[in-house]
Amino acid sequence: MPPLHVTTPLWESRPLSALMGAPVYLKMEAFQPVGSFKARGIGALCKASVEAGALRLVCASGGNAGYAAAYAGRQLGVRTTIVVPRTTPAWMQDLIRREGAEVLVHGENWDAAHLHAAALAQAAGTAYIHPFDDPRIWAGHASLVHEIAEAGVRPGGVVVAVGGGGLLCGVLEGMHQVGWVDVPVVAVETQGTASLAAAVRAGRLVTLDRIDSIATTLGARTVAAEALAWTRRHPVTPWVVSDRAALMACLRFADDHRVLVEPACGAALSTVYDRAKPLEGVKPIVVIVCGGAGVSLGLLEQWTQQLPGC
Ligand code: PLV
Repeated sequence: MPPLHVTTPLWESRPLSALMGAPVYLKMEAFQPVGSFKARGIGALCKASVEAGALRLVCASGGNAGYAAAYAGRQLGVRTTIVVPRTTPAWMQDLIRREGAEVLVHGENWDAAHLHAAALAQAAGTAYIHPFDDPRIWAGHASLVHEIAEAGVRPGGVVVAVGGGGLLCGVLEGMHQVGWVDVPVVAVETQGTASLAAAVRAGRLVTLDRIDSIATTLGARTVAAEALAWTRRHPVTPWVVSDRAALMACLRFADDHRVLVEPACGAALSTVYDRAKPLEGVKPIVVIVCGGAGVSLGLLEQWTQQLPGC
């Protein structure tokens, strides 16, 4: 069986380092076989579920977790069903189908798809693959931090995009495992998906009324409780950017490094392109380039036309 995830490159970005006046390292999760870091934690959870006897996997996803689950399901030889909301691009659905998974379209956002998938997963022999809220996922994502440490880089700060907070939990778990217990983390969301920032402000979990952003894969209306808990035991700065900033970062990143990433990932990159305040004086900066397969030249063009001022 091919590996469910690969070791990704860690580059120093010369253009971004010049911009920041400090070394900027990119952990290139966009280079996973399924285009995002989800390969790690979702792969690990799918494998653990099949080893525990699951004959079928059901996952609700904005796209990337589902793609990772479909890929893992094919390698593991089990039937896989992915429930996506209507906002997941059609050709992303096709990518998932090409892995041999069944795709069901349900609801306007991830939360609606999740309720439907969790109900389907009640069937015997079926495991529910949550896209972000499971300790086995966080343990899988943590592996990317070990790779950074093994490359000999100790960050002065880490930038991470936040949807439901699974990546954040995994990165923080990994950072504590390698002893980076005081290294600040900038946790980035877009304005229409900012459920972590809202929770930190309120001091409790908050459910957003709706998701309104081109960064649909950051669109979890409520973050995992563990993500909020981490903000109480580690220096985490929630940071909210506009869709426009996220999109501009995708375009500039494509020019600088010839790699297409989703606005979910552009949101994290925008902190560097726009020299966000929490990164002032931070050296070196590590950006988790979470990637995302839900992007194309056509979609970048469409978003550019749809957003004012682009
Ligand atoms: N995407 C999830 C949740 O969507 C999914 O189902 O694919 N960057 C990319 C490219 C992502 O796809 C995601 C999550 C994130 C960042 C955020 O990761 P999280 O949810 O672990 O904070 C609604």
